[in-house]
Amino acid sequence: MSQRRKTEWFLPVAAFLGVIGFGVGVIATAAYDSPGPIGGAPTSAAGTEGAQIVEVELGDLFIKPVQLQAEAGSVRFQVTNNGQTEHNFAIETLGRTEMIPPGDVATLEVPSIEPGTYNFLCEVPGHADSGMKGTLVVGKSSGEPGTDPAGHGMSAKEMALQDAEVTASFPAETKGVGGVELEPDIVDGVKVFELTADEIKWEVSPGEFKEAWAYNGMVPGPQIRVELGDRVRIVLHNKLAEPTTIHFHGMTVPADMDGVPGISQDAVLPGESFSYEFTIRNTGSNMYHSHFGAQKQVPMGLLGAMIVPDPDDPQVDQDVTMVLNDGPLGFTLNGKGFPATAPIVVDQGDTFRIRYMNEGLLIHPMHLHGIPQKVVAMDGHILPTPYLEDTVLVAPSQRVDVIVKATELGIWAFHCHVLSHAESETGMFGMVTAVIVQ
Ligand SMILES: [Cu+2]
Repeated sequence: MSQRRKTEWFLPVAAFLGVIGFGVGVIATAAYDSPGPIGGAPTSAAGTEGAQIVEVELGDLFIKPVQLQAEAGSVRFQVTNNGQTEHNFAIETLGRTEMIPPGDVATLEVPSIEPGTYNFLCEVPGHADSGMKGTLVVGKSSGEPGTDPAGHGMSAKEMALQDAEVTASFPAETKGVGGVELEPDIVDGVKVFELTADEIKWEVSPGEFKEAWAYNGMVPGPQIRVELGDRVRIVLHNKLAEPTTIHFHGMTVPADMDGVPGISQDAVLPGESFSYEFTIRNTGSNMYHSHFGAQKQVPMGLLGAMIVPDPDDPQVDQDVTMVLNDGPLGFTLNGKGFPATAPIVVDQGDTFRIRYMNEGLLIHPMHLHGIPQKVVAMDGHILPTPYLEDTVLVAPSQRVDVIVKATELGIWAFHCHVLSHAESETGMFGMVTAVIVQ
């Protein structure tokens, strides 16, 4: 997708997720000695034997989280005012803090809360109406908190909290967006695309920077979109420390433009350039990628989408390219791992196309919850008889085009169903995103 599209999506999606809560994502309970989602680890509960500590952040004009969760019993709310003006924190029928000056912390001790749902707010006139309100959900006590069901140092509650925290941060912002469409220079009627292969640092998921090899500084490389009959020239500049070439996977090209070292050309050495020039003779969701030491160079990031629209392609409201990859950059969708993957945001009733492209070394069955996917093309060829699936298998090098009609309102998990590519003991990661039907 383009940088522009990502930017347009990000804020509305974050706001949308905030409003509807993305499952348990915005529920945050900092109980006992579990890590709090806001402001680091909470203090111990010394002095209030057995009390849960729930951290709350006030700002101008918000209260975070907007949904709090606690268990029945004794609760201490630790309220930090990070705003520039005075606020307080009051829970209906349970109590209130004093006015809290900017930068200060106040506590609200509630010795005994019954299960139920309570509204909270800031009582400064007008602040609740401007958004400083939310709900506290109190469930029945689960008993001893210190159990460790999975044997990895966390209680069940801590596991749930950690999982919810990761999910709540989706879609997380990271540096760099891959697959941005590359505009050609037109030289004597030829569409000229420049691709520079170089070593970069790529932020795969928040704070996780990896060594990558990339075209034009992004993973996947820039998306190339051309039309049937176009004359194109793709100029490869090699700034890597090892040889490389480009193969245009799925494209019908002259044999000496096929990018295989020793067969179609000599490998392009460091510091050298090579021009691939051909006329576009076939349509479809195709790819370009390294064909030198490809078992390493492609998983490291030397790959991109090359799309030639077909006049017979079904018309859609949104056209999404989803490059699947695995290897040294981890399990990624368009170069990012959850929660940094981009959701697909559509209006109810719209249709969208997903162009799956597997550049990895493993198969990835892509499962969309809630709505079936209609497979309409394989490897750039339109199928005579499309068919419906809920899980679409995409083998290494394959491209599969599917059409989805967004009939069902809501947020639908969308992930690789090799479950170790999508879930871990610390929550969802890797090949996970969501379709948001609004
Ligand atoms: Cu997978």
